Amino acid sequence: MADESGLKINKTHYREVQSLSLSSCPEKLRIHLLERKDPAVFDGAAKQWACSDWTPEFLAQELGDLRTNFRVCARQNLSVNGGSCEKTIMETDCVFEKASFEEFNQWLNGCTERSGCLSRFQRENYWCYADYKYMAQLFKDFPHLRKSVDWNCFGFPERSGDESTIWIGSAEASTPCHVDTYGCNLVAQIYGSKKWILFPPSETSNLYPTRIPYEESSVFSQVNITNPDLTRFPAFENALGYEVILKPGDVLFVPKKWWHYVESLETSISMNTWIELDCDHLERVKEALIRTLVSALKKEEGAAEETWLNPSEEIGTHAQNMSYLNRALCAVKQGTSCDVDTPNLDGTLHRHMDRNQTTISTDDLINSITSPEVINAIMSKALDKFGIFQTINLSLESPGVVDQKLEPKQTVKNGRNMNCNSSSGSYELDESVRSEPFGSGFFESSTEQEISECPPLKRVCTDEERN
Ligand SMILES: O=C(O)CCC(=O)C(=O)O
Repeated sequence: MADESGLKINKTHYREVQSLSLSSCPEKLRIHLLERKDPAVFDGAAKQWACSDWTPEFLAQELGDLRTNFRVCARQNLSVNGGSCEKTIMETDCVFEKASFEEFNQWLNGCTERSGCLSRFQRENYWCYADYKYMAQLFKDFPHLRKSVDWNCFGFPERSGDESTIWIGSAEASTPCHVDTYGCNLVAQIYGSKKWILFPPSETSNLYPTRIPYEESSVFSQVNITNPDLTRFPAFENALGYEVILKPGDVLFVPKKWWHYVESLETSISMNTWIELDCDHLERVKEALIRTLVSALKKEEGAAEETWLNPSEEIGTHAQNMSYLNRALCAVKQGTSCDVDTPNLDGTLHRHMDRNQTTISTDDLINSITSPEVINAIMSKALDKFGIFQTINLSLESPGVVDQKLEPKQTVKNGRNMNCNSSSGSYELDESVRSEPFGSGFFESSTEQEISECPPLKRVCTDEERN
């Protein structure tokens, strides 16, 4: 959106995140957090932690020549013709370089000749991020570093660096707006400051979620929320968000299913711990289903993995995905994780282990996803995508999935009404509607031939009307 001078207007109307104090009874705080629905910031709550004085120089000294992957990206305001970029920078748009923390530290200080492969990225033009690193792996040989992290004051004495993730980046290093599928989150800012913009789950439709690039447990927003393209994503203007700037020592609580965009305002070190919740088991089943479907379709399409798969992700075979799905189902059943790959005593795998044992096969999955209610729901989405605002009235076929957007008159995007006012019966597009352009560039790559091969969409009369 542009103002009268033609300048871009960014969303500024973010609300403040509530500040809370640590409780004298951490057990009570734990219970509160596990049930809390809103974010909260605990100012200075990590100030006394043993890791509170960590700096990039300290990590460079401690870790010696330990190497890790850094995500490198052109700074946003340089990326498109010298102007600001409206496209969301996903991980798939970044370059990954293996470097040591010493080389990263030299790069931060502008010392190109000692920054290894990072030297090919000019400090002023790029940001660099060692993000999403499990401390249990990164600091495998550094137990004293893992012990410096302590979530005890929040009522989680069982959590240390072993259950935490670390994020070390230069100014402007950012993580696109996304929502994590599992758990809730505690984030401690250790060095430098970071901006967090958060949106509640109720804003999901204003954030245009997508599963591409695919990452298990992360759903990304298509909107570059720092520079939204409101022509493509008009509803984002209505999204009500919260903003907080974390300073060293601050701890942020992120409730389950809250969207977040994160940006380092200067060189920053932060760490977080994702806390499991009971509902995660069901979420895991959903994730397993999505992984199985996305990977089957993308593989079949022949798309190169780097175009749809986040670099942190490895995609398995169909059999592995099915096994993952079955393990997730099993975990829901038992309220805990279990290994369904373990053979039964009689040597059979999975099936018939006992009459109540749930194990689903590819055919079971096909039957589920081709059931009328699922197909109707997908069709409704496809019609929407196709530019048809008011979708088919599905009430006869499956009462449960009538599109909420249905109104008495069935209209399509080009403004024509469907030739029927009946509120029941199923609808198809009539010939006159079909001959109109559908708009929104949907057919850009389609030939006339392909269009004419679309089945003619006509309203199907009910028996009563026909007679
Ligand atoms: O700090 C970041 O860049 C992202 C952190 C994040 O997404 C998380 O803790 O869930």
